[in-house]
Amino acid sequence: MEFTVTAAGLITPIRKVLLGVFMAESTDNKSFLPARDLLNGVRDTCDRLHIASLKRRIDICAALLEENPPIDVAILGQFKAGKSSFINSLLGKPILPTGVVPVTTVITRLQYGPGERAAVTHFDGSRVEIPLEKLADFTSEAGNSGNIKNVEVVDVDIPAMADYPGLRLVDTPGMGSVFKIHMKIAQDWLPEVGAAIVAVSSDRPLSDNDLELIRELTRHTPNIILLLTKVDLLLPDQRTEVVQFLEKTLEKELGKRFPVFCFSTRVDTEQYNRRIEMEILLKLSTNRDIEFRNILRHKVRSLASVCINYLEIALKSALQADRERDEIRRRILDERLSLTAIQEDLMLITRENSRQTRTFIMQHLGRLEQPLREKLTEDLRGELPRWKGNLWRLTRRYEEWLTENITAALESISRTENRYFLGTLKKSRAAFDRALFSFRALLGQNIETVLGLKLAEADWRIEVAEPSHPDVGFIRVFDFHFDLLWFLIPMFLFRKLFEKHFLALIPRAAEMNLSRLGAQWESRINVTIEEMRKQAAGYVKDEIATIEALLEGSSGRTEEIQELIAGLQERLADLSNEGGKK
Ligand SMILES: Nc1nc2c(ncn2[C@@H]2O[C@H](COP(=O)(O)OP(=O)(O)OP(=O)(O)O)[C@@H](O)[C@H]2O)c(=O)[nH]1
Ligand SMILES: [Mg+2]
Repeated sequence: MEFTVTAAGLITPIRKVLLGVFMAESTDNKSFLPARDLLNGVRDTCDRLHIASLKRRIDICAALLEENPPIDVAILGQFKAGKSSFINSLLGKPILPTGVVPVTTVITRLQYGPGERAAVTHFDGSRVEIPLEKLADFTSEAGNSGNIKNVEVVDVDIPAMADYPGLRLVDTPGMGSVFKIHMKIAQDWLPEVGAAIVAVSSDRPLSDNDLELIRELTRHTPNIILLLTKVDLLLPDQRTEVVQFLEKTLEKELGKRFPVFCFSTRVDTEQYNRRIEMEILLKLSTNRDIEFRNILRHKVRSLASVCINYLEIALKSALQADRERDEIRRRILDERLSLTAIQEDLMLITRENSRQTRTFIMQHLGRLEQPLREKLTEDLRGELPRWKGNLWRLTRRYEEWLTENITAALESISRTENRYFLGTLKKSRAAFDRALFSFRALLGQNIETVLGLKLAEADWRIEVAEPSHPDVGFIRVFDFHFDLLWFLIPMFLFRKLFEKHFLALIPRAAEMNLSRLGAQWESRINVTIEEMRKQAAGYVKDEIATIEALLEGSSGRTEEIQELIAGLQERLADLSNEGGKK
């Protein structure tokens, strides 16, 4: 792969001029006061009304305020979109591991340092320095499979980041691959994001998952851009077409315009890099303090509006007499929204789909059985004349040959045909999505009818990581033991008979082993369906518990809740005024 060195010579003088502005704009702690005030208000409110779901976002904002770290410019997106390659290209050096299979396993932050060094922070808080050449041992699937080494984050210092003071480039694991842990790591990190570059590859431009990701990111940052990667796979006029498609689709789906940039490691790399540097990175870097404040404001405001939404529900409920409150509760969480009923629905989806998984897979595998049988028979016919020896040796050779050939065939089927096995997985995902959507819609409708309020959007998202491939095993089908009598059987008389017998065993071997492959895929797919059910049930349970706590815990607290809302709104206004001034 080629790496293009950034045009440091061009950028540095500009950077120096701009840096003067940057230093002059430098922020002191006072400029965070309105955001800090609002955040404290949100935290206090959530503590008092037991709104647990916002805790992590509150903690992250508090840490950002406290530490005032560099702006994290995260490269996010589906697996193999070219995220790590893009960062390497910006840095002009293959620092991060890349590859044709899902690679990046943990969050990796790169920032300026006078010398190259890397440090690994583990979930238990321990931190160790590692040689930069050993980076892949911690950040790649090959070196740290499924993050078995419990790495929370890897920090890399590198002189090439001198072009972007005040920024950290963040490489994230890809979403949507067979490695569910990658998706979880990236997703858990989203509340930390400062600016987001969402990489979408030219060979699969924009999926539902990308849209969901962008939608979720809008809660955490005002700075989101799309990066159309691998544009060398498109002809120049196709590039324009895809960029326009992306811009239009995003505006239609998300009601907002997002800038789209092109990138390739293979063609015009320097030109693409330059545009991204000038229009994104240098802009963020030279205005680092103002941008950082904007990002924090965005995060805290978005948190506060969800919190106020919950408070309004509590207030409406508090304003009612106890008897009426019972009635409200009954009308909001009516029988259609009973947790048991919804859990049963989700169970039903799981059961129905899981039951069909085997049939679905076997239908497809059934079509492959005949060709497999024919191929094995033909290959064996070609092989047999070459095998020498007594019956014992012939049988061992046959066993080895069959094991090797069937295993290879099953592995190839598993790799190339797996998309045909995922039917019930996709169906159940759609059914869970629908169930969650209608639960939310019903709850929203009830809250609107009964209290006249709109329910805020939820951060709900079911992960769709495909199951991993099974280790293809082989079932023995040799149930004869003549070979033990090899010294009694004259091969020159019986060889043809045994060859016929070997050939006759093939159909059964093919059938049994395909059926086993089907069973292995079935169990993996059904485990994934069950995981999705648990996630969906978890969302519903938490939401009902929050609404119940708000409705029930509000009794006799009208004034307190009114004060909390007024307090938060006042601080929100302060924050917006401050935003207007800057
Ligand atoms: N044709 C083409 N291939 C590219 C380009 N950029 C990356 N690739 C290839 O795409 C594959 C994936 O690249 P990575 O950088 O590892 O992708 P990633 O998004 O970091 O992948 P994960 O870390 O697994 O999520 C590699 O085989 C790269 O060589 C590009 O601009 N053009
Ligand atoms: Mg990567």
